[in-house]
Amino acid sequence: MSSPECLTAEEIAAYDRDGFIVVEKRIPDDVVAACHDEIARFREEARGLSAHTDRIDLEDSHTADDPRIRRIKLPHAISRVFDDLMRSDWILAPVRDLIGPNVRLRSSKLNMKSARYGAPVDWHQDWAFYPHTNDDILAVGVFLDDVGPENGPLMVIPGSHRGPVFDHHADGYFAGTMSMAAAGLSERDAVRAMAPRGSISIHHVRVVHGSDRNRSARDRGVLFYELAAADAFPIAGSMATIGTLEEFDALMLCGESTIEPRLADVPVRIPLPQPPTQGSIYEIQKQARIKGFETVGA
Ligand SMILES: O=C(O)CCC(=O)C(=O)O
Repeated sequence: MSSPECLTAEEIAAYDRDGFIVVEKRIPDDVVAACHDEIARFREEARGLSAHTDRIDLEDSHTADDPRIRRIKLPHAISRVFDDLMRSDWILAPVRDLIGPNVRLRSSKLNMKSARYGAPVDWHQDWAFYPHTNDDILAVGVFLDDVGPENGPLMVIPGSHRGPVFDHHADGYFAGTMSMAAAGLSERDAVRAMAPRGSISIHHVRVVHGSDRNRSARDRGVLFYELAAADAFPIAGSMATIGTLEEFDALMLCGESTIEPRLADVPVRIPLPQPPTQGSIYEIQKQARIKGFETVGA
């Protein structure tokens, strides 16, 4: 690979070793402020809603009078601000340093994790949801608020991206979450992604991660862009599709597309059968008997 655009050799080595890095204060203050203006707009949109929409996923405790957004879905597709940020070098330069010049969008989401009630995300590997022909796939998390130990930081098990894909099934269905005990892993070994607003985290698609409920008085909004090397193609049965070639190519963010998938020696489990109720990761995990953070108490 050519010389890095913005990451240091130490950061690249840390990503390779741990499957995870934090780069402090990467996004300019005015861009973060513009993201907050967009969030205010979506909060208004949630007022009066009684069910999830294709744009907004609601907290279980949401009511029409007390609107509570759990996730803004596909923010890049419904907001110029989130789309512009995704296409900027603030995001793409570090991604190119890690997975090369040809980068395709997989998906995006803004997990609000609001003060006092923001929902947990139980332990999982993103790879369990969408295995591909190779694992040059990552998620960039843009910290829209200061993140500390108390407001539900992303927690990652360092080095777990080099291990197996763990069993994410329960009761005969894909459950979207895994038992840490059955995997021989301990929450005590997790590293927390904590940094000031405007920082980014980058986590590898196979790394084991999750985050607790936000029990604090401070919001923890993180905007995630999931990005893939152009030659990573979803495997049939994965919760990802190509659609037509035109649709797949329209997801290219930089570099060249290809119709020649790179086949790597990667562990794969197919997330089938799908659970009876489909929806966001929160809805899928809610049906599962395996509980991680919820056992700590709401
Ligand atoms: O918001 C978080 O802390 C967890 C994000 C995550 O793992 C997910 O949404 O799949």
